[in-house]
Amino acid sequence: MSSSKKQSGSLQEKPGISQPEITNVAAINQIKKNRRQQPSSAELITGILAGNRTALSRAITLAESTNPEHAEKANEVITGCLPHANKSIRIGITGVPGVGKSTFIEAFGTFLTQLGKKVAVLAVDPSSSLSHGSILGDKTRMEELVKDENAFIRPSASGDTLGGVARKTREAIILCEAAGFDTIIIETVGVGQSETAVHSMVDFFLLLKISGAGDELQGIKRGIMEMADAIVINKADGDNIKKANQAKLEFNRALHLFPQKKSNWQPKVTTCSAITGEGISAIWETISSYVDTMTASGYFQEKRKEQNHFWMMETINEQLKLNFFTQPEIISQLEQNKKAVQNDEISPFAAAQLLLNIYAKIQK
Ligand SMILES: Nc1nc2c(ncn2[C@@H]2O[C@H](COP(=O)(O)OP(=O)(O)O)[C@@H](O)[C@H]2O)c(=O)[nH]1
Ligand SMILES: [Mg+2]
Repeated sequence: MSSSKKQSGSLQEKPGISQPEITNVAAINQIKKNRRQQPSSAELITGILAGNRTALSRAITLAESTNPEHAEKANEVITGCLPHANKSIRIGITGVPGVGKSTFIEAFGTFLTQLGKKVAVLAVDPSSSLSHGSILGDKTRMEELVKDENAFIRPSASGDTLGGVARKTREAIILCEAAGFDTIIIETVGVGQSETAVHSMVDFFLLLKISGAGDELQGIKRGIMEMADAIVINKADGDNIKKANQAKLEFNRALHLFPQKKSNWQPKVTTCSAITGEGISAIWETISSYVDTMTASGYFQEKRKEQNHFWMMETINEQLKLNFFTQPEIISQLEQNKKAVQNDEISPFAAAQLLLNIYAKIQK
């Protein structure tokens, strides 16, 4: 019975019972009307520049979309917002899961809005496309900040590649800045390459740690310590205070062994409690002093220029790779050549050149 197959679905009646008209004309017209009501890019730009959060959210959603039509519109909006962006401090926060990043951002963010700052919180979490990440966990940890009208919290963009997620976050930064947010906090899960990506999109990089049993430096990746502009030992409360102070000394000693940073900034180590709020204001003082010093030396702008260049190159690299590896002819030739290379029938370089030549021909 082919007709029942055609109509299969949750609204399907039992065979033999006549099927009601399922196409609700009124609903379809409403959907069409809503589609027409999607704001234009000019309307979105006006809304964002006026600080309208709905416009901001919509624009970020557009930027995150994989629909090519949306991408074009998103680009228009971002280009329109760009001249109004850049006037902010971008702070990256990293640390292993459980160290207290979300709790810290709640305390720190609330502290900043009380100073009159407008705070946007974004997250880079390439794993969230699978698990839907820590979105829910974060929002419950950020109870105050979620309600704060001077704060804007956006769960991490999902995506398959870190590059994709990073690009979306970079675009979200621009949109948030154009909407008047002057302090952008970007949280990253402390795993994988996401720290490097976040480091290359922020002005100040903060590493959260907790004190252990005197072996503070063990298991910490050297690269991450090298990236940090500040190390904050969190959970310095109750019985933990002494251990936290000990850890602070140890990190300070270790940091002095690292080569001087290009910025000449000597990374600071402090303790804090995201729960009691102790030490939070000192962290802001450190960041402010960093911004003042780096603005005066010109390093602040220089770093942003370098980051823009880096992300342009990254985007080109990623797009080229994607384009190359998704060509059907390349896919099949790659498979054949892989075997030939493994069997020493062709050198790896000759095989690579052959594939690149095929690609060059496809492009013509
Ligand atoms: N005692 C204490 N607990 C904290 C502090 N900051 C976070 N926590 C707790 O540590 C756990 C993990 O915090 P969370 O913010 O979710 O960590 P994240 O995974 O890094 O985002 C939660 O149970 C928090 O209540 C702190 O400063 N002191
Ligand atoms: Mg968290």
